[in-house]
Amino acid sequence: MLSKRILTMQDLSCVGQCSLTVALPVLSAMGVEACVLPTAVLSNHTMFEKWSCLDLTEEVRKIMKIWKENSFKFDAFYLGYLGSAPLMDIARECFKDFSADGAKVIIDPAFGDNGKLYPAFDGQYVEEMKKLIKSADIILPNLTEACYLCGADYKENASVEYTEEVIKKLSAHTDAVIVLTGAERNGEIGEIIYSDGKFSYVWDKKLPVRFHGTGDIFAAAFTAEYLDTGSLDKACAVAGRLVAESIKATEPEHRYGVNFEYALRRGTYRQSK
Ligand code: PXL
Repeated sequence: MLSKRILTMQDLSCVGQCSLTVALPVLSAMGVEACVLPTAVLSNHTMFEKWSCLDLTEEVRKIMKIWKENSFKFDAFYLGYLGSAPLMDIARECFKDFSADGAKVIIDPAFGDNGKLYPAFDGQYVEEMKKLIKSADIILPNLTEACYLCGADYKENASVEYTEEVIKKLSAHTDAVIVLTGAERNGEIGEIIYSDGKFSYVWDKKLPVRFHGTGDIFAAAFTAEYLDTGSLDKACAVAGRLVAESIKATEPEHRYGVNFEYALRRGTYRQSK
C-alpha cells in the first residue's frame, strides 16, 4: 500500500518538543511517509531564556541540488517555523521543483502568539511570509499571525465576529483555504475555516491550561488527516482531539511541550465522538 510522501520543512529544536521533533512522530504514527528539510538547528525552542541557532540555508541549497538530480517528488509540503526570511524563496523553489501531480502546500506561519512575534523574528520575516502564503493551498495561522499577515489589530479574547473580519482581510492576500486555529467562544476553543468564501467551524471544550508547542502538534496531525481524507472538518477535529488529549496527559508548568506521545499511543484521538 502506498502512503503519501510529504516534505516537512522546519527547524530542529534539540530540546522542547516542537517543529520536527513533533512533526516526525505525529506524521509517522498517522501513516504518512515524512521526509524532512531541516532549516535550522537550535539548542532548544526560543521560549526558554537562552538558545543557540545554526541557520542551515546554505546546506538546504546543497540538499535541494542533489534532490533535483535524484528527481525526488513529494505529494505534499508542510511548512512550520523556518527560522530566517531567505528560506521562503527557497521554499517556493521547492514547490516548483519537487511537486508530484496535485501536490498540496500547507503552511503554518509559526512566527508568533499572544499578540507578539517569537523572539527570533522581525517585520522582514512577516513580509516574506506574506509573499509565501500566496503559494499555499491551506494556511494555519493563529489570530496573532493572521493579524500580522494582513495588518489588523490583535485583540485579546477576540470575538468570533472580529476574528472573521480579520480572516476576510487576510483572504485578500491569498487564495489559500484559511484555517484559523485557537479561536474561542464561550468556553470553547476551535478552528474557524474560510473556504470558497464561506465560514465553517469546529469547536471543542476549552481546557484551562495552555502549553507551548501545541500549534505544531495540531498542524502535523491536521496535515496527516487532511492528506488521508481530504476533509478540512475531520482534519481539524482529529488534530484538535490529539492536542486536547496531549494536554490532559501533561503536568502543569511543563515547558518541554505536551505529552503527545501518550495520546498518540492511546490512539483515541482518531475516533469520532
Ligand atoms: O512551536 C513553534 C516554534 C518552533 N520552533 C522554535 C520555536 C517555536 C516557538 O517559539 O521557538 C525554535
